[in-house]
Amino acid sequence: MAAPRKAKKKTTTAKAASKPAAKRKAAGRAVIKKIVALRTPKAAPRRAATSKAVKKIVPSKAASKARPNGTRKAAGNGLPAPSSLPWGEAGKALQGVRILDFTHVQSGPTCTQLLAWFGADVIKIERPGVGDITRGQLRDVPNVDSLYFTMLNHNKRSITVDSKNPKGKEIIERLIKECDVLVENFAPGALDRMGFTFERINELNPRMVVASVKGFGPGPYEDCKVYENVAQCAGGAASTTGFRDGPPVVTGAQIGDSGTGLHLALGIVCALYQRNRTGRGQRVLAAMQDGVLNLCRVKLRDQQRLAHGPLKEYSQYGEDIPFGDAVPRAGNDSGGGQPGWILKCKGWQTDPNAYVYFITQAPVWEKICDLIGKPEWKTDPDYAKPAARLPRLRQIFDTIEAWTTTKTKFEVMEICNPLDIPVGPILSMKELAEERSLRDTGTVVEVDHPTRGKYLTVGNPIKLSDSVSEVKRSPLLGEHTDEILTQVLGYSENELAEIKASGAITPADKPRAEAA
Ligand code: CAO
Repeated sequence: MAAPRKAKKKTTTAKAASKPAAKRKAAGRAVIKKIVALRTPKAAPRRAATSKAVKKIVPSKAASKARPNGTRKAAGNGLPAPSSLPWGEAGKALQGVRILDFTHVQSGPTCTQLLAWFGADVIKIERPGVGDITRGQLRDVPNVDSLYFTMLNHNKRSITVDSKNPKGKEIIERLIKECDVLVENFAPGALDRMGFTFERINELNPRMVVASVKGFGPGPYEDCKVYENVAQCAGGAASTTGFRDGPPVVTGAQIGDSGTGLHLALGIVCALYQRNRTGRGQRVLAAMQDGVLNLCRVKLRDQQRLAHGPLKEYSQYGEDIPFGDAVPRAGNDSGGGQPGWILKCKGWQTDPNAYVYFITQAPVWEKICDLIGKPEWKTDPDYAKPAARLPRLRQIFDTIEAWTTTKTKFEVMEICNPLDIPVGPILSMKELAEERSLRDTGTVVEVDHPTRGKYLTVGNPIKLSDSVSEVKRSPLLGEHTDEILTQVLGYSENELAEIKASGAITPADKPRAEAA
């Protein structure tokens, strides 16, 4: 893992900061010593499978004395004893991991943003003068990084490097040696064309995990460029979304991009965990088609169920519409075994989101009957049992809707929740942005940005009790170039001037990319 950075000081907790400086320095030196030992070429991961190499990654005596983050002497299983520090003050989950972030647009940046929230030092490489294309896409404020970019690149540092310039290549090679993980989502072959094949990266740093998002895995489409909706279509989401009598529909949730970024992040963390044992990195691939299909797992389940008869929980069954040979679009039918539908609420005529999702869960059926004024359905053989209700779902939901339209979606929630009837209001983005509880948990965060001012973003949706996320604004293009070159890579002032003269980090004479 990478050594603690100077920048970390900024995030030191008040408690840690109050420790005597000498003590902190000594502990810090010991940790650095341990980490440097682990990062030396001698700990050659090519030989890491041997017991000799494995020994190198087991905490040494000197290292265990260091007791970073309040940890105490190693227990019998080789792990440190539980930290004595209060929850949330023992550093971040991925503290010490350094990521070389070669990502752009949405899928890759989603992944590296998550890793950054968990405490990894994420260094984003961008093309001089241009940067990630999303900086200029869908701009709401002229000449300011777009929300598209800012909302996907929090907690990162930005360095501009031209990967096709010889000096730029040298810088990237040095970064590869300093980092634990390289993440990229270029079009297939682009990284190889830059000269950074997996073999070359592995030669430079055998401990490096090389993680990629691609549109497709190996196969007929592996060379294709892919965007969100292409992945939704190729991964089975579009064919199963929408209404039966309409065309396929893509969803607003970015399951192709953000979903695959999320998959990739898990792969990276697993590879880092395995590296603790093997000492060597590996390739991690998350293909967008695979990621979407994984999220459409229940539809592949239904595809196989079709061979054994109609899908009775799909409302088309009750409407006597025959099934074809592929899973149909199910409208708003519930994906599970409990029938559900989206129903109108008071105000639906003018408010496009005055709706509620209503689930007729079997154990609360009698309460539903009482609520909607149909107590006789509790004993009527046509309605009393779930199987009897299946052919009548449309009529049942119409009846429930006659009740929900007399209430607002929030009133439906207030009435149904105490009765354990599962319902969910259709919340607009406006309502979510204003929802107090989401602000309180840090799921929606207000961030201040030097050129755009305050804006809202979605913070880390995954909460760890001992690794609390803070959301820091996205970097300006190349904001940390000098800092990374001198502090991370150790270039001198003279060398920095030489690099600047080479054109490796400065923009070519063309304007920054504007909205595509
Ligand atoms: N210095 C110099 N050149 C750089 C550079 C740098 N710092 N960073 C990138 N480049 C170059 C690349 O080397 C590449 O050049 P070549 O084509 O000559 O090899 C070029 O920029 C463009 O890269 P690209 O092909 O990845 O970008 P694109 O805009 O044409 O395609 C996308 C974008 C997303 C379709 C493609 O990257 C892709 O399919 N990625 C994988 C799937 C993916 O992540 N899709 C999700 C995108 S979010 O909706």
